[in-house]
Amino acid sequence: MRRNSTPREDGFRMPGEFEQHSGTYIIWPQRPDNWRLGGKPAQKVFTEVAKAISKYEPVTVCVNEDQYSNARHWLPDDVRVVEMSNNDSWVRDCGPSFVTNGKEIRGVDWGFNAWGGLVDGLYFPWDKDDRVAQKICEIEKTDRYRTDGFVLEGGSIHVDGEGTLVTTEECLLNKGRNSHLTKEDIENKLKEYLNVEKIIWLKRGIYNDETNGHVDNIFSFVKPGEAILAWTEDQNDPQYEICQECMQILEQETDSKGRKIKIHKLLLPKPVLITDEESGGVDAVDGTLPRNAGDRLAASYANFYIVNGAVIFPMFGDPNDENAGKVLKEAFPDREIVGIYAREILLGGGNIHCITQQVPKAEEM
Ligand code: KQY
Repeated sequence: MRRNSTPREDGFRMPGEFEQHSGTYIIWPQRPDNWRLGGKPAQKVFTEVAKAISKYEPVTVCVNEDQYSNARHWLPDDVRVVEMSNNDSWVRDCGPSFVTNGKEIRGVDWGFNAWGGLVDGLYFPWDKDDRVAQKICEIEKTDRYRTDGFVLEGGSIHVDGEGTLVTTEECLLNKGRNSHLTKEDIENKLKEYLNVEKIIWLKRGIYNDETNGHVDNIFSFVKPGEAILAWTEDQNDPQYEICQECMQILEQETDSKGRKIKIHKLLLPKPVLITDEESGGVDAVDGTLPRNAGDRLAASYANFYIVNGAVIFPMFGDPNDENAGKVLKEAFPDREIVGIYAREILLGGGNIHCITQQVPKAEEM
C-alpha cells in the first residue's frame, strides 16, 4: 500500500546496514552499452557475489525476461530469481531504502533519474528502474512511501541507524537531481523520509566517480560512532585533497548523539584505467556514458557490503587488496571478511555496495 504520510510521522527509521538483514536484492547485468561483451564477464562476478552473500542470508536476483533462463542457469538453487524489468543493475540506487519501527518494515521509493536525468544522467530512459522499488516492496509485502518530485539514490547516503546520515554535496546538490530545492529543503526531505536528526555533508566523493560522488564509495559506517574512510597518502593524486577534506570534516563533526566518530583509514588501490580491449567490448550508444580506453575508474574498497556475519569487499588485483582485508577485519572483528575480484563490476561504473540492497529484519514480522 502506498502511504501518504512520512516515516518520521509514523515512527519508522532507516537502520544501519550493519543491523540484521532478512535478505539482499541484486539485479542481473546485461545492457551492452554499459557492460562489456553483453555483460557476460559481469554476470560471472554478480553470480559470485550472490553466492558469497547467500552463505549468510537469502538472496533474490531480479532479471529482465530475456535473461531469465540464463540467470536461472548460472545462479545456485538457493538464490531466488524473479523476473523484473529494469534498465540496468544498480539496485542500491533504484531499489527502496527500507525503514522500520522494530515490528514492521516499509520501503521508501525515491524518484530515480539515472544519476542526473537529462542534465548529466548516465543513460536514457530509466523508467523501468524507477519502478523497481515499488516492485520490490510488493514482493516483500511492505507498504511504501513514494517521494514524488524528489530524486535520490540509495548509494548517495549512509546512516548509522541512530539518527545520523552522511552524504556528499557533490551528489545531492548536483543540478541533475533536485535543482528546484535548496540544501535546507533536501535536509528536511532526508529527515522526514529516513527519520534522521543530523546530516554530515562531505564535500566530494571518489575522484571521477560517474555518480557525482556517491558517499558509498568513500565512506561507510561500521557501527554507530565508528566508520571507514577511503584514503590515499599519494599527494600527487587528485584524490589526496578530497580525502583530507573529508577527514577534516569528520574530525570536526559529532554524530546525532554528540559522539566523535572514530575513523578507520582504508587505503585505495592505485588508479585503475580502462584498457583498449575493455573499451572495445562496450557498445557505443548516444545518451549513454561512453567507456573510453584510458579513462580512470572510481576504484575503492569502501564500496563493501555488510551482511549478517560477514563483509563482502571488492578486490582489484592490487597490492592494497590484502591491506583492505586487514583493515576491514580490524573494523569488523566479529564478521568474516570475503574478498571478490570485482574489476568487471568497476568497469560498469560501480561496485559491490552499488549492486546490493538489504532488506532489514524487523523483530516481529
Ligand atoms: O551506485 C553506483 N555507483 C552506480 C553506478 C552506476 C553506473 C551506471 N553506469
